[in-house]
Amino acid sequence: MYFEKKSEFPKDFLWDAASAAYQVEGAYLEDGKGLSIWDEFVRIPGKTFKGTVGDKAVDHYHRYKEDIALMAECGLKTYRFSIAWARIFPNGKGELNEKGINFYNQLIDECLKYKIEPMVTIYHWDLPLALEKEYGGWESEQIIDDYLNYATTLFQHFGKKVIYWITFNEQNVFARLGWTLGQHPPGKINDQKMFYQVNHHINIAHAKTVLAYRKMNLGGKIGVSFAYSPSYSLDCKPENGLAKADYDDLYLYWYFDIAGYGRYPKAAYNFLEAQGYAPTITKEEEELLKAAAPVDFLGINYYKTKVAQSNPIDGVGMDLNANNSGIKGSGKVVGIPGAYKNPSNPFLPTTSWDWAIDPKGLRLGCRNLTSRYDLPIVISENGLGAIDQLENGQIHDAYRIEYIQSHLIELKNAIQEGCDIIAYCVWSFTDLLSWLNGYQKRYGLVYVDRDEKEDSGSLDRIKKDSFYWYKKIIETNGKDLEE
Ligand code: BGP
Repeated sequence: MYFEKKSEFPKDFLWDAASAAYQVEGAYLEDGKGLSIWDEFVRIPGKTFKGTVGDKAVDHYHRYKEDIALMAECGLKTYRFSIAWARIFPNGKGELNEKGINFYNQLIDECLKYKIEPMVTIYHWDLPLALEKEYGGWESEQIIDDYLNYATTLFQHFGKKVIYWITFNEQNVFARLGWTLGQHPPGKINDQKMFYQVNHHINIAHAKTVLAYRKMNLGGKIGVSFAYSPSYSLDCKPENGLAKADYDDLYLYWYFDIAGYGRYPKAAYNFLEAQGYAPTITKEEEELLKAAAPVDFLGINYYKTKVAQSNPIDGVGMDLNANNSGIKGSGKVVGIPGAYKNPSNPFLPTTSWDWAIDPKGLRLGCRNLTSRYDLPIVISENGLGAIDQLENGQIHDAYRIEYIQSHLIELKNAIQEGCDIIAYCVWSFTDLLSWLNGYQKRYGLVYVDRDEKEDSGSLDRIKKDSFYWYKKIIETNGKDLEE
């Protein structure tokens, strides 16, 4: 929509950057921390790029003061980070590890010292290994109460200092990659029935946690984050229009409708039920999901859009060999037989990992969500994974600036069009470990000197050009974006 006069970002807009415990902290065995499923999974040969492990990561556990001082220098209003469950409960439940509580208390206090609002993700994929060994982790209903106990422990200890809580990061990624593609723990391939059941357990854990949080009356806000890739129909052929509806229901609204309305979308449910994959839902669960909806805000991790095209029942499925190499064009067309497939978009450039770069898609996505749910939106991740070159001690990442700038311009347009966007988190503040892509796929505004080898590099922090650029954007509350 065209507006002659451009609007501004709201005065209290939260300029943020995000991370996840496993990707930054390191110290994987320190101060009583238990092992997580990722500590084990990365050691299986062939699972991660060049066999990278997160034992040391970027050593945020020891350098958090230096990192938060840099965030303050950049002007961040918020820092989104996750808590490692196995630092709080080394066995996932039972005895509490005071040293874990202390660490996050210090981290939170350090943020508050600089007036940086902590935004906490309760679960960003690093399940305590003990729960996986005991009852299969997310496969069992037992996980629901253990998660609830972990989450409420966080609310008890940090609830007075933390206003923004995110129950889960991207269940649509970790469940799919864990139970259908074998690329995340527990590494199961094509177990569709369990994938949807696991996802349902996550939804119940989310709902119980939201209700428990509200009961505690701490005055903060609780939401959830999904990976969000809005779609276009390949063309105006009616069957492709329907394929878009199938993609939206099965890939997007299957998750968002739980957060927004506390129910699954009907067409997707019927399709999965007919295939024998739909989760089992009790009456009591139905009521619980409804009672917890809507969340206070929807978190979206936005990196790309998708194209939807019809896909016959004997058509393509999921590809087990995604592009984790950074070699452009090595990704394949994937889909759900009998519903849709996702060919590439000829109108958009892509990253070296074949992710379509689409700033307008972010605006479109915010518009779609606003029309459907009318809830506040947190852009809980957005950024560019690229191979950075250190030249004479500097990183000139004009490509990253251009990426973030173009997305922020469209975000501002979305705000003008009525979307209630409250925060924007750049992924990421420092470089960090990409789960499957090692350290060559860098996202940070701050370079970290290390590579895939565990003993490599000084771990020194070097501000990239994008750091200085983002600082200026924050200082002017996004006024000079178009320059
Ligand atoms: C999201 C995850 C993040 C981060 C990001 C970039 O899915 O929530 O943890 O990893 O994607 O992904 P990648 O590192 O695979 O490029």
